[in-house]
Amino acid sequence: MAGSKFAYVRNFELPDPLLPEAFMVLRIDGHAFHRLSEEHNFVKPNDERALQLMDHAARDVMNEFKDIILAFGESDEYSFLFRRSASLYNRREAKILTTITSLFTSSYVFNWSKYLSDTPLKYCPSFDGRIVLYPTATVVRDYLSWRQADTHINNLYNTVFWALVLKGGQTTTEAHATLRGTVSSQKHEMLYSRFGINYNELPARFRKGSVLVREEVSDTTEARSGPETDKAAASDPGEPVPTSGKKAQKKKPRVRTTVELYHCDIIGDEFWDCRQNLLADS
Ligand SMILES: Nc1nc2c(ncn2[C@@H]2O[C@H](COP(=O)(O)OP(=O)(O)O)[C@@H](O)[C@H]2O)c(=O)[nH]1
Ligand SMILES: [Mg+2]
Repeated sequence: MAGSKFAYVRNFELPDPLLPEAFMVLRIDGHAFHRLSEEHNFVKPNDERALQLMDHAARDVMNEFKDIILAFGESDEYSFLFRRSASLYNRREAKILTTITSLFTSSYVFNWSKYLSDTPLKYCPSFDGRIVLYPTATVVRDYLSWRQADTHINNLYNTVFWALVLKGGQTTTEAHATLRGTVSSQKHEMLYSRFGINYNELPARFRKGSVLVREEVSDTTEARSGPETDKAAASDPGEPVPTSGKKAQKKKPRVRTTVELYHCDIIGDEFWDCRQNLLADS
C-alpha cells in the first residue's frame, strides 16, 4: 500500500553508517559530574562506590552488546571497544550511540542505591557519548593507553591536591599553587614526605582505572538430552558424564564468554600478549 502523501519526509532521514572494518570506540562521559559529585558528597579524590557503579553500568552494557570486547573506565567516563567486524544495527551511528548511552545511563540510575545507599539521587544524571573510528590495532592500543595515562596523571594530581587541602590545611587555591609546575616525581615525594602516602600502594582501581574484558570460557559441559544422562550427572554432579557406550552424549564444546574486571596496566604489552585474539578480529 502506498504511504500517505507525507511519507516523502522520510527522505530527509539520511543514512549514517560507520565505516566497515574500522575499530569503533564509543566513549561516554558524565555530564557536569563535577557538580553531581559535589551534590552527592562523593569521597575526594576517588569515591570507590561511584566507580563501582560506573563499572556495573558498563558491565550491563557489555552483557547486552556482545560485540563489545573491552571497556575502560575512569572517573565519570567509560570507553567501549567493539570488535572490528561488529555489524550491530548495520553500524548505524546514531542508533548505536543513543542506545548504548541511554542503557548506560539508565543502569547508572537503576543501580545507584546499591552503591550509594545512604545518598538519595537528587536529580537525573546524564552522559554524553561519541563514537570514534580507528583504523588499526596500534591506534586502538594508543587510544586506550592515552585514557589510562590520563587516569594516572589525574589521579596523581588529585591525590596530592586533596591531601594538601584535607590533611595539609591548604585552601584549594593554595594547593593548586603548590602543585603548579611540579613533575610526577615531586608529587610522589610530596605525598610521601608530607603525608606518609606511598602512591604505588593506593588501590589499583584508582591508579589504573577499570578494564572490563570479554573472555572466552571453554565450556565442556554435556549437552544433556536424555534421562540416562541426567541420572549420571545427578549421581555425581562434579564429574563429567561418561562418554563411552551407546547412549553416551557427544561432547559439544561451546564457547561461552564472561566479562572480567581488572585494574591492571594496559599500556604495556603483557596484557595484550596474553589476549592476542582481542584485536585480531578480521
Ligand atoms: N569527589 C569525586 N569526584 C569525582 C569522582 N569521579 C568523578 N568526579 C568528578 O567528575 C569530574 C569529571 O570530570 P569532567 O568530565 O572533566 O567534568 P564534568 O564536565 O563536570 O563532568 C571530576 O572533575 C570530578 O569533579 C570521584 O570519584 N570523586
Ligand atoms: Mg564529565
